Amino acid sequence: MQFEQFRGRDVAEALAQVRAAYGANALIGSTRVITNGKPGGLNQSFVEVTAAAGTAPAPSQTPFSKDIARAVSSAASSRSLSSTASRTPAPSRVTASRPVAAAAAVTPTESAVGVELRALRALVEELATQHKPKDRVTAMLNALGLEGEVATELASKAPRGKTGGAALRAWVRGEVHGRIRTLPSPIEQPGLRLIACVGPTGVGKTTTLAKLAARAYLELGRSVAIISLDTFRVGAVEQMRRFAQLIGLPFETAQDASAFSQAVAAAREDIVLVDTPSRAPADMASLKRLVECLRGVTGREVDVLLTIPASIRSRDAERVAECYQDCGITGVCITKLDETDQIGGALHGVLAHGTPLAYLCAGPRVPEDLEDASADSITERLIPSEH
Ligand SMILES: Nc1nc2c(ncn2[C@@H]2O[C@H](COP(=O)(O)OP(=O)(O)OP(=O)(O)O)[C@@H](O)[C@H]2O)c(=O)[nH]1
Ligand SMILES: [Mg+2]
Repeated sequence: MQFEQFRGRDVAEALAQVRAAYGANALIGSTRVITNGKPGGLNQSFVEVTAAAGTAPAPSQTPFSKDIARAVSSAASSRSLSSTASRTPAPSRVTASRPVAAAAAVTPTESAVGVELRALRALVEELATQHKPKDRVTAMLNALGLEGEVATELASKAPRGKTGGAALRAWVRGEVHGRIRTLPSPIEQPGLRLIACVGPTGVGKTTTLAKLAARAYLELGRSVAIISLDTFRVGAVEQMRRFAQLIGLPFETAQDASAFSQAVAAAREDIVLVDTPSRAPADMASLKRLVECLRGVTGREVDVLLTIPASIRSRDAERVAECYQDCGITGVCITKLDETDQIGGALHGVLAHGTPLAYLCAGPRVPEDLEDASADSITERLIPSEH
């Protein structure tokens, strides 16, 4: 069967050409966008549809092609497509080219607009394949919230050649999964340990610490004490003291490094959990005090968990990591995963510097909304698999 090419400035124009030549029974072989590849105002692009006359199915006809044929027979008849036909190039005779990506089957009640919308989506996908995989991966990572050097570096390794969207997505999932390091749950490690959550204001440090305390003491049967360094903020000490009383844990406060060191030395429990204050970015004195406290601990393994919300932007995550690096960060807790579906920024530091992920929190409930971090779980949250 001989297929002919029909060109127009858009789908409607090309379809009008098809309809004028073959009427409602036209068979569509392929639809694609052709461009001269020049930038800006020099760019010339048009839609090319290949079609043939007759009622027999085209050899390479796809569900998408049927959509177009249906659009020709029903939707196009409901409005004047021919009004634009005079501005389009004349059709020329060629053999059928490859079909475009298949779209979902048309439902009997689907409107002509719906058919055309899906035709346009298929065209956009077709257009996307004309961009380099590197650029498409960069765009995909940016949409996920991963930016800057991490995105550039990942994208530079994108597979070459024409690759479909699903394949690229699977590739990105694999790459991200392979780069995520995790920290074995500190509250489950043997021996004497001190665990502190540090990070910006209101990110969930105290809540995460309470979850760790409840899980370690009530579920794992570890002995636990809590020390609060957050002695300046109104109500902070009372908040933690009430929680400690509620589950029956020893509780101390410390205003400076010397008091902190004494409180740690006096603790007989396996695990000492430290609630830390948040600080304004410019408040170097309070950061210095925090570093002094945490760096001065002796006789215990120390875990300093940088606590960040899932919705943080890459640049802010970078800035926060820099700010707290002197504390000796050993792992990252990502909180508030229930509040966003774009978590790339929070993963930025994990991927950029290989900092291991320790815990994930997807809600404020103590201790239910705490899970040990895993590459599977965080990758699924970043790029959900398509079922
Ligand atoms: N939705 C949701 N809310 C959370 C989560 N973790 C903590 N929160 C809530 O976030 C708010 C702040 O939590 P805090 O634990 O007080 O945060 P913080 O970092 O200790 O705050 P400051 O000490 O004031 O810097 C509270 O209302 C918590 O209930 C979480 O994973 N999901
Ligand atoms: Mg707090």
